[in-house]
Amino acid sequence: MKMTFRWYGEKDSISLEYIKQIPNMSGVVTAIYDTPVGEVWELDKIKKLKALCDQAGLEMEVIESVPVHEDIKLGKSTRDKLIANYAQTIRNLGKFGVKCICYNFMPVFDWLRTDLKKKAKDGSNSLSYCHKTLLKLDPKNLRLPGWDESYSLEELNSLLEEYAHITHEKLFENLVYFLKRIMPACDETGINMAIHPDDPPWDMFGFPRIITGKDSYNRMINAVPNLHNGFTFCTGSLGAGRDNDLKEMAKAYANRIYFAHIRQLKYDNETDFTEAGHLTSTGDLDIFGIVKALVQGGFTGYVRPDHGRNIWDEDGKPGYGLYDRALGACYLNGLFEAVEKLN
Ligand code: DNO
Repeated sequence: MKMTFRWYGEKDSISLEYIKQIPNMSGVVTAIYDTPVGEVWELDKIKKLKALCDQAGLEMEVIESVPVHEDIKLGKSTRDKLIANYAQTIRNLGKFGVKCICYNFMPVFDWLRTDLKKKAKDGSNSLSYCHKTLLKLDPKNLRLPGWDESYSLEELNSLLEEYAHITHEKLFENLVYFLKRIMPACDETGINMAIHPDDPPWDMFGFPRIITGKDSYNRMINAVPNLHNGFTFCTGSLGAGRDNDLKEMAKAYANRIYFAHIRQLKYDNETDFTEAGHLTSTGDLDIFGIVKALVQGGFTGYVRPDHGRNIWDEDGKPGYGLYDRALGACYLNGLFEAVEKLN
């Protein structure tokens, strides 16, 4: 595996130098944030980003995310042009050594939480989700930090109406349509596409969510067998779905998991959860068992610690402060080292 760390570009308050100081950091997972969703990422911008990483001694082999325009998800007539742009972005990224692209296919909203700073007894705080609170939120006014949005607030309203007519079937067909048309660019460049699961993995505000567990994985592989069509295995997202057996999935799909986001959850009840430190003993996911299953399945992809808590008085970007993610990386380094040596 290759350990990586998410970096939000030059605007990130965490420097590349700090990231490099975390033991075993091979590179960063980053993106270009100032190109509107749907447009081609220009070579010059990619070159500049890569140069910053090179200078810091960090690789830039993973991009998270190249966002997918809502018209592609909706299957609108404009999609062919937008898909051609996406394929061109893949080709451009390939020229700079990118090997893996993380993306998602969630209608309108990316990850959803109802509290960005839930306080724990030990004084730390973290992200949490309460279903009842979510149902009271008005989707028309919803925005969370770190989303890649392709719409303005005005467009959001009409998008919400358009999605009212999109079924699970239709959304899945649109995903397959998109993937089939970008696979040639992946074949040319060797880039693996790694879809991020829906977070949390159930329908939101009446909109379909289709990447929720084992069945979705099977369906995707059957529809687009090309090996460049793979997964970002996000334990926190999939783990919120109480029916998902993460160890079974990790082992079964290890050869298609190109990127692993590993983090811990503490279940508050049937639907609700609070994000915890990465350690197995601090939550309900068997992080050790998941790492073991990945290694035994032959996983050779990229790993990153996922959302961290705010600890030591840090007031970081929700989920993306330095300290707890660095602790998470160290814990995961230890688990991988032990499991790989004993395997
Ligand atoms: C949240 C992240 C997601 C993820 C996208 C991938 O912290 O895991 O925002 O980057 O869904 O496209």
